[in-house]
Amino acid sequence: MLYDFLLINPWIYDFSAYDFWLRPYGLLYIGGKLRKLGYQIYYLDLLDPFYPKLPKLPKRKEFGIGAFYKEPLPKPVYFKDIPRKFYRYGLPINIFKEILSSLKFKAVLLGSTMTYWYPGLFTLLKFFSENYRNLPLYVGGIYAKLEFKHLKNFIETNLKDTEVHIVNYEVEDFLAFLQRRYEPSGKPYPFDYPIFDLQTQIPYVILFTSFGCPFRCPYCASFRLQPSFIEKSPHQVWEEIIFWKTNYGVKDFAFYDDALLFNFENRLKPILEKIIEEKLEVNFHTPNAIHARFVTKEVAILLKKAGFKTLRLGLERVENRFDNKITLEEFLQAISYLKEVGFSNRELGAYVLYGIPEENWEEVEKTLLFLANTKVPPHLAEFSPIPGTPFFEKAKLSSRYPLEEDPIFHNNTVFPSFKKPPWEKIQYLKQLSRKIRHSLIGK
Ligand code: B12
Ligand code: SF4
Repeated sequence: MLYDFLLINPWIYDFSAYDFWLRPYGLLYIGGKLRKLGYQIYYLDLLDPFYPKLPKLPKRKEFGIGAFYKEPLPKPVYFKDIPRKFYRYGLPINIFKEILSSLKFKAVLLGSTMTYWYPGLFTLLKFFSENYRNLPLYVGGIYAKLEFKHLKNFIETNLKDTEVHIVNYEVEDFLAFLQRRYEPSGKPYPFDYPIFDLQTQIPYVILFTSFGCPFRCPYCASFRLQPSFIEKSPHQVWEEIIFWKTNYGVKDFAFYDDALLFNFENRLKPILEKIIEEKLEVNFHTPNAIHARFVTKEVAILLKKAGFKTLRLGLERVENRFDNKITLEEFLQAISYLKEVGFSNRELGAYVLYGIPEENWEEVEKTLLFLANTKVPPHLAEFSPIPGTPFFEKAKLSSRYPLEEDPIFHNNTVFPSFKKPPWEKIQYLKQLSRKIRHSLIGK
């Protein structure tokens, strides 16, 4: 069969990657829009943990999360000093080639996520440019938006004879462009939901109730990716949940919102009330942290009743805070409400951002101990410098890498903000965090 578009989610080359509700939402979203316009699309998820021909199926856990299939790779020379192993996550190359050999398509759409994950994308770009002459390639996603120049430079240097378009503008404009260029070869699909149903399995579905964030934390790129705050109607989100639950039996849903609880009254509240009223049996998760400031008693009750099973809160630091998202009192208040309404230690968690430029490691330790006292499992989150943010400018000054030249060095595992990362201290903090988690939830 001849497809109009082949959509590909690239491999990840990294020290670690885990399917903690990790899906390329933007690419799946575009797939949904194209299908509704009548285009025949094929979705190739190179991270697919369920692909039946994988040499070994990776371990999966409850709520749809789990490991990706991975193969060890030699560590890149510039990361020789990093005390970790390096992998390619996703389908083996021979399986990728085998799948491709059975497909025919008019153009390829490639997604991208973390800026430092571009090697997966580059491998694909090179592959198509070498093996498929005259095939148009379209690249979009977070890396393409944040590192437009880097991508453009690679294309101009290495893919001179290939037609590659970088899509760092509005999706609607891109869809209009495709419509002018390609005649749809199928019938319009009745829905435009993201194409989760084209995956081998649907372990969970990602939801957004809003795009963008009204805050401006100094380390975050949210405003660069989505400058305005756009809210969906509660009804729209409710219908989406019902669609996946009724037609595909999906039980687990993860919210990717940057500010899920912001404007709670008008957005999330009506959705949760409807879920409770209809006694819908679903589990909700927030891998992207929620704001403790907005957790009132009422919010806590509704979250619990509606079926939230994983709640991650952003904490960052107990002293010398570098953002103004929340105060410590607000955090403690939120936790007490959440525990009061019945959330267990296992269901709660707080992100502690560390490894920022000029890090004060004692403060990180204090924060972990504070969480131990408060009985909230800590999750250390290594800082990744993101171009266009104030912390990126700081990181540039203190880094041992040319952060501006090559996004590969944004990788949070390598602690890019330091001339010499204090690996022993880091190891100690990771162990401490693990120990506290273990004492609170037994894992
Ligand atoms: C949800 C989320 C997560 C989730 C899931 C990750 C995922 N699948 O993206 C979780 C919680 C697991 C996560 C983890 C982390 N994240 Co995160 N995450 C996000 C978040 C909030 C949303 C991503 C998203 O889906 N956006 C919505 C979709 C619709 O946008 P989009 O993909 O860009 O798609 C649009 C366009 O780009 C375009 N498009 C997309 N693909 C394609 C393809 C084609 C062909 C075309 C034409 C167009 C196109 O269409 C879409 C519609 O406009 C972003 C911030 C943000 N607001 O985007 C941060 C973000 C990507 N994360 C970030 C970071 C730092 C992290 C962590 C390192 C944090 C930490 N310290 O632990 C970890 C690392 C994860 C890992 N190593 O595995 C940074 C990126 C850093 C970087 N250097 O690139 C961001 C930008 C946030 C920030 N701090 O500024 N994250
Ligand atoms: S609240 Fe979260 S998403 Fe919003 S700017 Fe701060 S870190 Fe980014």
